[in-house]
Parts: sequence; C-alpha cells; structure tokens
Amino acid sequence: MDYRHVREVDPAVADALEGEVDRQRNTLAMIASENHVSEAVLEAQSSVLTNKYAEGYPGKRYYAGCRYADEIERLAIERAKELWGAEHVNVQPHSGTQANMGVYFATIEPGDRILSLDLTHGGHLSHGHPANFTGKFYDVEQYYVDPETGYIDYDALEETAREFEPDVIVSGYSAYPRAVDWERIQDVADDVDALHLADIAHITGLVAADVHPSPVGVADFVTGSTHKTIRAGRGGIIMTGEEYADDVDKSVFPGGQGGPLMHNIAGKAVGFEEALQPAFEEYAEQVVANAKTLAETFESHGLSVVSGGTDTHLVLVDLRESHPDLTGGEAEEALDEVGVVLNANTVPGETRSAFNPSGIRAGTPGLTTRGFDESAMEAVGDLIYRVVDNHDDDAVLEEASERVQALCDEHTLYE
Ligand code: DSN
Repeated sequence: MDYRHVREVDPAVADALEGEVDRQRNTLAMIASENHVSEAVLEAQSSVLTNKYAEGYPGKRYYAGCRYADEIERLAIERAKELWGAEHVNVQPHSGTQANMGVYFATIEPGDRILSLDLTHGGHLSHGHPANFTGKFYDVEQYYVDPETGYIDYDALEETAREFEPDVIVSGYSAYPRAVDWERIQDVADDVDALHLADIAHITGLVAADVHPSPVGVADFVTGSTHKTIRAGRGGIIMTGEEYADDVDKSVFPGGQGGPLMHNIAGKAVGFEEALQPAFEEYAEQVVANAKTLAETFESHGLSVVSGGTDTHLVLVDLRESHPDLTGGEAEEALDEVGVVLNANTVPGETRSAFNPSGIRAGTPGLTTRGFDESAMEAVGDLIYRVVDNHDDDAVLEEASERVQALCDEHTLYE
C-alpha cells in the first residue's frame, strides 16, 4: 500500500498509516467486530465521493450533482435487499449505533421503555446503557442470560416483558456466542404490544450467507453494521417493512444525520456485491467452523468457554475458574505483546469491573479472511492458551511471538 501523496504533505500521518498496514499484516486480528475488507472496498471508501454532499435519498436530494451518488446508493440498497431479503433498506447510518438511533427516533419518545440484554451479558451500549444516549433518553430494563448455561433466559425475558411493558424489545448482541431465537422474542414483543428491534451488527455476514437464522421478516426492525462479518464499507444499515419505511428514512435524515458518507456507501455497495458471490457463503461457513474449533481447543486446555461453545464467529472465555488471579485485561495485554489482538470482555455474572473484566472475547472473521482454516485455528487456540497460562514467562512470550509471525507470513494480507 502506497501513501506517497500523504507522505508529501504529512510524513507523520504517512508513517502512522504505513505502521497500521504493517500492524495488520503482522498481527492476528481477533477482535470479534473487526475484519479486513478487500482492496476493492478500500478503493471505493477512499474515493472522490468523500467530496460530495447528498442530503436526501436517491432521486430526491437537496443538492445538485448527485447523479453518481444516486447510482451508488441505489446499488447498495438493491444489493442489501438481495442479501438479506428486506422490503426496505436504508444504507445511510454512519454506524451501527446510528442505525439503532434511527429506529428509536422513528418509533419512541424520550421516557419510553426499552427492554434489552444487560451489557455484561453480551448486550451493547446503544441498547440502553446509562452512559449512552439510550440510557439517558429512555427508561431501560434489562434481561439476562442464564448464568448456568450462558444461553438467553427466554422465560425470564418474557416475565420481565410482562412486568415492565416495554415499547421496544432489543435483541441481537455484541458478545453472545449462540444463535438467537428471533421468533421467540417476536412472540414476546407481540404479546406485550412492543416493537422488536433485532441488532445483527456482529452477524450481518452470517445472516446474509444463511449460516445464522435471519430476523428479517420476523422482527419489526433489523439493524446492523456493514464492516464486521459482512466485510463491506464501514457504517450501519437499517432494514424494515414498507410500513415503517418513511418513518425510518426521515429519522435517519434529517432526524439524526446530515449528509450521508457517500464514500462509505460506495464501500458498502462494493462489499455487498462481493458478499453476493458464492465464495462469500464458503467464507461465512468457515468463520463459524473456525470459531467452533477455537472454542473446542480452549476447552481441551481447560478454559471455561461461556455457553460451552459457539454457533457464531465469536468465543467468550471466562477466566475466573481456570485462572482466578488473571484478569481479562492482563490476558489482553500479554496477547497483544505477542501479536494476538483481541479484547478483554465482561462475562455473565461479572465480578470485576467493565474496565478490567474477567473474560476475553475472540473472533474469527479477520483470520478467516486471511485463509485460516480449522487446523490453523487450532494452532492459534493452543498459542492463546499458552500465553494466557504463562503470561509472565518471557521465554514463552518470545516463542509465541515467533509463532504469530510465522502464521502471518503463511497467511498474507494486502500484498
Ligand atoms: N465495538 C463493537 C464491538 O466490538 O462489539 C460494537 O460496537
């Protein structure tokens, strides 16, 4: 990758950009929400569309000169409809959180009630956390996973919904490794006269490839991010039925955003086109197969995997049983030192703080993009275990760094 124009103007930023390319090439990106987009998506995202204002929607813009912006946004919408089977799609949200905001602003008023999964059990900030606008604007109640099984406690969710009478029930999660029973949650929502928002940010790609059940056509609203498992341009997306189309569109623009990031929408269009190819289904299947292998490898070493495995792209490890004196933050740091980049994460029944929790979360989308298969993933799982188990042994860390470099060299990126 060549940043020669940046270098001429700004060597400091050019150095950092080249450093980042180097970092991505020579480390294992296992943050579950990250991936490596193709060079085609990168080109589209860094295109001249960054210069263009296009408030409004295709065919109904507030500025002139939107011919190509219209063409690209229409392509992104049509491809998204084909990928997820949605009746109506809005590709303008700048992020997954902005997509959720678009749905809330279209449907509820400040003071209304949201029922969502607790953050420490796998929920998301934008589902009602007190530090987020959702926690400040709305009256929020939480549901939980069963602490014994790690699966969503659907019966308790139903009971809470009857007592709390929410206006919106949010499903879809950021650290929940199991398939979600969208129909069950929709039934609860129907029973208590609530709307159902399914946030598939993490699993958009898995749903598009049919390797995870789809909430589209089940939930009233489906939101997602476009740069995680779907591997397209960075941003968010909202899918809904025709009955909510106008409200959602008005809520995104002019309700919550101004000019759409047309260069990112170009990146979304290109990534969606890639995801429509048969190879993407193979990719998504491999993402899940790799995550299952990772979970099995961890368990074979005696690490406690939340819910006993995974149906998705992520594995959540609770370190408290196997390594009671090691925090997730310390594990994250030791792994980062050897080039395995993942994040410390809260676990169900968290006893430490959100800043230094008891677990680690590992995802397989990035490594699968680099061509890692089950046997390579087993090697990664062994390596992670060794580092966690010997986090203060310099010789082990040195050997692990060499192994990471060898794996990166075998699975090249952005050549
Ligand atoms: N930051 C993302 C994650 O890691 O889950 C969600 O926004």
